[in-house]
Amino acid sequence: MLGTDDINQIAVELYESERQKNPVNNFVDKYPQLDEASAYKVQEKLIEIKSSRENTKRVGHKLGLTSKAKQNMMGVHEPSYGVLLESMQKYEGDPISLSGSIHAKIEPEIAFIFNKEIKGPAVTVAEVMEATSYVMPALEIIDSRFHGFSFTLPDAVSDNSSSSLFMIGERFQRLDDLDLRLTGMVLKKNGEIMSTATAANVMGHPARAISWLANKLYKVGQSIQTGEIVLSGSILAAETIEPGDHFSVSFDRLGSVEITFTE
Ligand code: 0L1
Ligand code: MG
Repeated sequence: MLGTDDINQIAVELYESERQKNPVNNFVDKYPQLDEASAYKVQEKLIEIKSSRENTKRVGHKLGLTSKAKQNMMGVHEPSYGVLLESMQKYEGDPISLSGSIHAKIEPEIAFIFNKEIKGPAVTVAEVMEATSYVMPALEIIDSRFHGFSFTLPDAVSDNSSSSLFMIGERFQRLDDLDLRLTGMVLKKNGEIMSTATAANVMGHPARAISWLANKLYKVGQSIQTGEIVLSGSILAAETIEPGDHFSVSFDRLGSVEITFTE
């Protein structure tokens, strides 16, 4: 476990890297004790710094590395999580400037909102379904503060799981008899289909990712709060973005969400 001074130092360097759009080297080389538990402490400190300096607050959580493809790519066997701040949320129709990011990428996801607290240690998929008020289509814009988007898991966790911005569609869909595993989606870039998939890519069922999050948060004394937004983790590999690009994701029965990027 890393000491408090080192935890604070890494958090400050990550904050400055994002602010100045100046990528940094991986921290695991300089700090070999940066294990997963220490990395979540760095993330907590980074969020504390951002919240106070930017006068913002937590509105939810994001999951990362929830698909087997992304886990295999990183050589890990479980997802990661990060915090969503109010300042990261964009709304439909907002053009998004790439000037605020280092090397942004985009991911299609499903967003959940809950009608009660979800607290571990043993939350099941059924309990997540029971607590879900609505699901919505979502696009997450990720960015990494590391050179070349290249990092180890503790580096990425420290970096708030590569968070940047997110947008959720404003059609709030109740789960009712929806089979989320089979919910199909089409991702388009500049009007052309880039990929299609079903939400089963996310751990077999996106609600399984939410139960993993609740049980993982329990270990650090936290829970998912009523009304918080949770992003399921990407259904597909992240796509790179160029200025002028327009992306849309459309889901069966959930509706769609779209973003245009400017310079
Ligand atoms: O939202 C994500 O899936 C990002 C997780 C962190 C690792 C990455 O940047 O791919
Ligand atoms: Mg994501």
